[in-house]
Amino acid sequence: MDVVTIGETMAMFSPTATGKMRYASQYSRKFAGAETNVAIGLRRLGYQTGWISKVGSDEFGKALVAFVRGEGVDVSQVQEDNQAPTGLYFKEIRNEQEVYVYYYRAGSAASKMAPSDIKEAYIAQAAYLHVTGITPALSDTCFEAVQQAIAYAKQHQVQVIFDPNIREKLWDSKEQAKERLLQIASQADIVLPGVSEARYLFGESSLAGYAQQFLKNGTKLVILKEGSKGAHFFTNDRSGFVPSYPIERVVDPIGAGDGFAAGVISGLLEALSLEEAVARGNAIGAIVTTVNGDVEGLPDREELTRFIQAEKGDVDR
Ligand code: KDG
Repeated sequence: MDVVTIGETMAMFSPTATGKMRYASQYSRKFAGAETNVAIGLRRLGYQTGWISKVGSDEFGKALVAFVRGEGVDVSQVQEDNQAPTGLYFKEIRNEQEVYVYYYRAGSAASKMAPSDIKEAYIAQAAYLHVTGITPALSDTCFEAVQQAIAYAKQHQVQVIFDPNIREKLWDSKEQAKERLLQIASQADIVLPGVSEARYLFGESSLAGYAQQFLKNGTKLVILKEGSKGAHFFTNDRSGFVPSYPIERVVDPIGAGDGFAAGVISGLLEALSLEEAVARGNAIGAIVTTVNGDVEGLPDREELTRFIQAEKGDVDR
């Protein structure tokens, strides 16, 4: 297995028209969750990925597991819980720049995950463990489950990738969010924060200052994302900036960060240079924004190559 991830995937309702949610009467039902977005993104590029989770023993749970399985992600570590429902989320696309999300996930099946749901042998056979800051925000036992997964990863030399993915609505307080996210970051080999997330965690600083905060805790690679501008990478030896790809029309920006993560992780799995790995992350992040839905835009190899060549002016897109 190349990458194992742990988190909640939800039935997602995306309005068919833009504007305030109160006026939306029609939705298309999709599925999304930061961790499966990454697992699906990597799978489309040819990697073996696995997902640890819980869903409700309900129609949405069954449909979403079938969807993730259909994308080729291993779902052997996903359990059904008949005491709690599958989480839901609604999107509100006021316009392409202004998108809001509304969660109906408190007490969901995934929020019941606990350390005993993490199997050591499953983590041990992976090259990378990917975790986000969403799962530890779901409940105390989810935070402990993430910690358990990281502990197994460390015991078996599995590289830990952490995307803070700060969702303020899910945390009880900013203090708790900071404490728990920093605890996870300090155990990660690679961290992928947005610049605003680094500011949330450390206060005002320079980009190099943020990177130092992560590196001094033992992180080997920090990639600070600056949205449509591009991303900065830092190791103890070197740093650089890779500009993003310009997009004519953003349709739905949600999921871009997960596409970025899938691109970077695939680059690392292929031992690309950091510049190339970050460029691939930028490309996939950009492509995802052109499509409605969080996973629908994730490209396969052919689409990715076509996009990059078109950006270089080699071929038509
Ligand atoms: O990164 C995109 C995710 O935020 C989205 O797919 C839904 O997992 C999700 C969440 O918790 O917001």
